[in-house]
Amino acid sequence: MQVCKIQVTSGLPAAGVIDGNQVRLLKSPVLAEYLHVPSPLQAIQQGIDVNQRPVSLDGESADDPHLLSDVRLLAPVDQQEIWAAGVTYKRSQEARERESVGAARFYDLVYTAPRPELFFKSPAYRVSGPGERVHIRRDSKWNVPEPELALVISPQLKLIGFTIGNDMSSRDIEGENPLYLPQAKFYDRACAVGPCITLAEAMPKPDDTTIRLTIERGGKTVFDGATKVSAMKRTFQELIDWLGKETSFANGAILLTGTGIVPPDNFTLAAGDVVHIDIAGIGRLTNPVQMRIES
Ligand code: DO4
Ligand code: MG
Repeated sequence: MQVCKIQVTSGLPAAGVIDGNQVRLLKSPVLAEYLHVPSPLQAIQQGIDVNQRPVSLDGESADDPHLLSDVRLLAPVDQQEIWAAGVTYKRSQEARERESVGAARFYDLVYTAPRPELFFKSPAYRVSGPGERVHIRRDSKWNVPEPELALVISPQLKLIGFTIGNDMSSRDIEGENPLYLPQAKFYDRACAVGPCITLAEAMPKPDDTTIRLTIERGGKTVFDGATKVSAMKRTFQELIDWLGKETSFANGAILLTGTGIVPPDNFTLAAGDVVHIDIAGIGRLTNPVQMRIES
């Protein structure tokens, strides 16, 4: 089962269950009311508002009077803090060692240490949803998207489901000095999440879960790479245990689990690029890349 948040034309945000190309609306717009309970599946089934018309996701059913159309998916986030793990795949460790000559050994140390790298990525209000732009920093010359499987975690630290995260990163800033990591990783529109949440029971096994990153420029593919979640060095439970060791999450948390795909060192994102992240069992998160426009 998959749940999502949507906005119908100019109406208020709503939560819903994905049913093929349609969304069946839930009574409350707050996903946490269905996810942060002992049995999310049951709560969602009981929460469907049978008095509301389903909503079409493909726009092609506009002629069907039983379907509402003209909808857009929103980030499937209520008030969760978004956190991220780093250097959980060999590919990330190797790329980081090359970019940060002076501090290379720290990446090897963190890849093998019991304690993972964990960092705060974004408050919920700052997250970009499906189709919304992500930014590259104007003071950076080397920017990449990081396609990551994201864990949806309840206040009781239970793994409820999965979504897709983009941990936008400025490689030259983090490479210059690891103490600059928050600036390389945390700025306006540096994090995208979506398009929906797949409940944990419905997710394929890590061996069958492919993550694919495709970057388009001017309609052409300029980067395409894939990995499997099973290439991750850490388990989901290990990351959740470390995250919750001394920190509580009254509103739940979303934890991006690190990237296993890094474009070659001569690649940087440009304004106008389009980033697609596909993860088996969840779907596709697409975001156009822009720079901040001075207002
Ligand atoms: O230490 C730098 C960040 C690592 C990261 O974000 C990743 O591996 O995904
Ligand atoms: Mg990352």
